[in-house]
Amino acid sequence: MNTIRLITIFFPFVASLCLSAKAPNFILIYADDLGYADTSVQMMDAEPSTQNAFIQTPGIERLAQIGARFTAAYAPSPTCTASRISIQHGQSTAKIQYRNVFDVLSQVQRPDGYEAEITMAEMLKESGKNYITAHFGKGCSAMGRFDEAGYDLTDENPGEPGGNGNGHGSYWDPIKDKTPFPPDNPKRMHSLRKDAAGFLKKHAGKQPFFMMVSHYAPHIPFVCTREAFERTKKRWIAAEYDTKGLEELNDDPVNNPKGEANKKITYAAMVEEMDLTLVDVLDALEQTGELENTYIIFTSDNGGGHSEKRKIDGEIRRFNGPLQEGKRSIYEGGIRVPTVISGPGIKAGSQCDVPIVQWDFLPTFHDLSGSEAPMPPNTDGGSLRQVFKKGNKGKVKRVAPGIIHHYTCHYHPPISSIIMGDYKLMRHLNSNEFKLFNLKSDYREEKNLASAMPEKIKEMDQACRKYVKKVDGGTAEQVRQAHHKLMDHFSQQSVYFYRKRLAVLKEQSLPDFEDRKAKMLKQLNDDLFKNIVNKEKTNVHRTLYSWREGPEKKEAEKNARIKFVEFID
Ligand SMILES: [Ca+2]
Repeated sequence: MNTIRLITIFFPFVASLCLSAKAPNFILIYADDLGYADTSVQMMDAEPSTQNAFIQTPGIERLAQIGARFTAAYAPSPTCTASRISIQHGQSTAKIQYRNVFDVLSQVQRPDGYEAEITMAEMLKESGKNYITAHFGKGCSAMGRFDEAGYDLTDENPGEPGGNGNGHGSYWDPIKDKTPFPPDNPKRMHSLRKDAAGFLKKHAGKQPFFMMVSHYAPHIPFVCTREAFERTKKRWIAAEYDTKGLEELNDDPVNNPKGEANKKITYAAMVEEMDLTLVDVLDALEQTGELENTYIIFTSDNGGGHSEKRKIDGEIRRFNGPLQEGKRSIYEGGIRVPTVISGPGIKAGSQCDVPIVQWDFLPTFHDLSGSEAPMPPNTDGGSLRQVFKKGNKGKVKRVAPGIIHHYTCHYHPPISSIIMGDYKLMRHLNSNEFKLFNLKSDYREEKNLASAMPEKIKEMDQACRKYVKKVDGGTAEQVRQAHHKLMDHFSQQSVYFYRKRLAVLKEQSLPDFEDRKAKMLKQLNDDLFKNIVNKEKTNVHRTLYSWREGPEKKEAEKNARIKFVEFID
């Protein structure tokens, strides 16, 4: 058969294939503070304690049945805001220069904010594939509004420069009108799932889409509907769990209850109500015929906030299933998060152990969308195409030398860590002490290999330091200095406003002038004291060598009392 005949026969077939290949859809469902073992999906086949014995999440189970569980999936940071900005830009928190919830150094390093950085939505809008993009739920104040960052549809209130913050999970409009949610919609959980399903019913199948649904649950305070509480309470009692603290509740909806059993029941009920989003999203995709052409990612922004406490070597430690620690920690419990992904080519019901990190999602979407635009500059992650296709045989080629968590926090132990291959190296930024673990065999982080493998430490430490230096990821001391400057600035402002208000008061010549002045002065001194305590807390952290959260607050207050000089006027 000659070449011309071959082309004549096959060209129409190939051309029709190209025309019919649609760009895939992407859905990202982001939980807030959900722990590794907080779902009814057993994340690791070989580890029963990675499945919650009580909480029922049939939606996530359904996703795991059609997709893959990623057992070593990492959040970019052990706390909210840093993860939320990192995931949007496909960059590590060191590179995006936002490393914890209240990153005081970011304001110094990025005085103009993040407008110039490309978001996942902006990248897809540039792909030439006609994507429609939507974001519903919790935002990220450091980045600003999502409707100004490539998202066509959002549920942000007009006129709020920061977009949806945490308050948006408690009120319809946290700035102007603090009307709480009705009893049937705690933490916006039910309106979020309806918004998500509504978007899919309207747009799925008509054009490619990217939708991010960002829950406010299961972050504190723990809330759920009364129905979910009663239903879960019955199961709790039937399963014969400890009923200590199971008093009758008066409020409706169930809102931040006291008592151990009530708290645990509410937490479970909240996770179960959040899980309904998966049910609605999967139903809507089936109805619109787009399930096969959609990548669905379910994961959490950081490790479990609601950790289990166990006494070890005389100290109380936190655990998330088999993982040590939780939110705010660089131990696995703080950064390894439950992650299930389904989509074209991903083997149903599989488990993938290749380490992945949420800043891989932007390059993954870029690759899988078939974008005609170049990859945004500064991206750190790598495409997950291969691991989606080949599971454990797949590799991720990242720009960064490993998965780096550079946590230079001024109010938690400052630790820098890097995951390369099977190993994770942690360096305490105050003591320069190392911990090295083989995560493949020891995800519990019980066997510190630091003294046994000096060469490994050298190699990984150099890679981590070189990267952090190159991206100007900042030092713990820079963070502490920035924090002190900010506290001094707050104090100067407080004095300035005190004087201004005092001048107005003097002009009014009111009979109770002295009383009013005394009240204002007390408020001023309270504020000044608070700023000094905050500075002292940072000072305490300068010499804190603990790898876990310590009792630094009390020490800081004691030091602040010694140092504080009252403002007298
Ligand atoms: Ca969080």
